[in-house]
Amino acid sequence: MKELRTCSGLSAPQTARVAFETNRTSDFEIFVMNADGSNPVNVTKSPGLDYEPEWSPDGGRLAFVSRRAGRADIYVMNADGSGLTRLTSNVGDNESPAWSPDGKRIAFESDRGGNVEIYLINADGSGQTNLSKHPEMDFHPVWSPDGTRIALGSYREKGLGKGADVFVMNADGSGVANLSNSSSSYDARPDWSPDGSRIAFVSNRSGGLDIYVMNANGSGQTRLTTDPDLDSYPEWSPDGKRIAFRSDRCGNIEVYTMNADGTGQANLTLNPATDCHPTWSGAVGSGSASPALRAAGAVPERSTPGRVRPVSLAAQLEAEASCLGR
Ligand SMILES: [Ca+2]
Ligand SMILES: [Ca+2]
Ligand SMILES: [Ca+2]
Repeated sequence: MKELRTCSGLSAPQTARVAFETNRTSDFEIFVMNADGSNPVNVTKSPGLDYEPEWSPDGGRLAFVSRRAGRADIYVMNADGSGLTRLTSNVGDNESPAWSPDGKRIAFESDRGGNVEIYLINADGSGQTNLSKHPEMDFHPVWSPDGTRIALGSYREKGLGKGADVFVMNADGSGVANLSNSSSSYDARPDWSPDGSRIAFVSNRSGGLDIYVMNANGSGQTRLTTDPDLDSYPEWSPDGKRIAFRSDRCGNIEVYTMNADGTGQANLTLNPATDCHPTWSGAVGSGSASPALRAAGAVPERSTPGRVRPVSLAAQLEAEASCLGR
């Protein structure tokens, strides 16, 4: 059966901005574009891998990961690339930064202690604390909009290689609870809706990796994407109406958005390079659609020849774990 792939862009003007990682220049850099995909700008322009951008709640700064000094460390910069500050300089890799809603702290994952844990750091680089303290892998932290809780992915119940779940804990690391309670799948990369009522996440419970959404208490788990290729990295828009994500569906990794119910999927990047890890700014942009984007939106949806996706759990997870090197 021929699958209809959503490869075209948006036709309607969108507000706010989206940052993402891409290797369309010499190596991975952080780019910022309008939320309709227009005017992508390189804001890192630095040798070495720059990736995993995360917009501060006030829209003024970006946390991101860079290997420019060797290992993966958390950095913060203004949204135009100025005012660079390095926050971590430890042994090990420090990745997946997530701002607290008040902009004062950043949660991230680090393997500095021998296994991957969730850490907290103040936005000035002080006060690093291990929150998760569990020998299994804890990863992909994200704050609840009210700042009281942190959702994460963790292998702590099933074990690495056997399945991950989306957990939630209090912001001090206490009260850890399993939200997704999958039977044996990889459930991870949670992202809270701005009103706190729902959590988007990725799961391979139906075979391929797809975006799902659930109520914040874990009930009502619903599949949003059905494309056979890899869909992951969900991130809600500030108005809660759309979810950005990454997908391999059109032959290379692109940044997409869709309505929060899974309809209206559109390709924002339309570039043959790897474009991954979208993050929305809360600030409202000009909202004017560029001529290029209007042209892209005028292109009808097209079907592409089916490609074989990675079939083993290990191959899927390896492809999902990072866009670097792809
Ligand atoms: Ca770079
Ligand atoms: Ca751990
Ligand atoms: Ca691309």
